[in-house]
Amino acid sequence: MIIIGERINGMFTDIGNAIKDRNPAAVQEWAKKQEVAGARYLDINTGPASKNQAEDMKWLVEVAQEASDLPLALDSTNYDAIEAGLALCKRPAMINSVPAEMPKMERVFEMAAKYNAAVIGLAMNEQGIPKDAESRVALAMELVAMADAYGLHMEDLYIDPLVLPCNVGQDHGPEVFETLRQIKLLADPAPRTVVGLSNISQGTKNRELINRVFAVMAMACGLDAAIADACDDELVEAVATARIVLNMDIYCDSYVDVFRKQG
Ligand code: THG
Repeated sequence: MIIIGERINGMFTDIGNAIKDRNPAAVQEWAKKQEVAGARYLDINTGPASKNQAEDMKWLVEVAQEASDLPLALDSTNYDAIEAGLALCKRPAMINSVPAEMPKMERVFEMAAKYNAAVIGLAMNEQGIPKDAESRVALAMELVAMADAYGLHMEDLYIDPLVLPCNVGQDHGPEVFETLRQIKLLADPAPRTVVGLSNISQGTKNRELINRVFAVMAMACGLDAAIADACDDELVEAVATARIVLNMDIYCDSYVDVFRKQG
């Protein structure tokens, strides 16, 4: 599982203030810290307070790229903001995200082709997030079909079954795991999978423990990537260890350090 560092998000007070004041320090500090900790992408989200999302996204992309060579996952529901950011990305980026809805899928898959970007597709549509795995998988299939129609390779399509906080949507947990398993059967080669990991523990005590347990359980169901707290050392250690026990990496005594350096 690769980690997409979640921390450059205007929902955090320090990043929200950095955007407002156009002060790059906090953004660049988190870019570097997440890279050293083992992140392989940086999620970039202007946050709920942004008044001009395209301008804020452009600023975040430029400032983050000055501090880190990691590719970026542009996280917004505003596709003009995503496109403004994509035009500035030095490396192939990830578009985060698109639901299984027309005409949003057309706009996003067209942009992905133009900018050679990967896409996160959400298992939701106009009716919201379905409860059961079967309905989530049906939406995943719509995303697979549209991605294929636009020539996006399956390794560049990341399907997100959508994780809800376990204190409000506890019954979604097993459905998410089953969805992750079934997505791997939808195409050959299979699309990839991603979750917003910290969603599972929002509003709970024991946040880190819940995140770590969910991460390794999801990895056993085939999870490929997570937008997550890369600076939680014990999360990174748990992920590196799960890769060993799942026979995805070859054991050596320094396997945690190897994972941090190579993802
Ligand atoms: N799927 C996809 N993208 C996503 C999500 C997803 N992007 C956003 C989010 N979910 C993933 N990123 C975060 C970032 C932070 C938190 C949760 C998910 C978080 N923040 C603290 C909180 O809400 O308690 C904020 C604390 C603070 O303000 O300091 O937990 O699911 N594709």
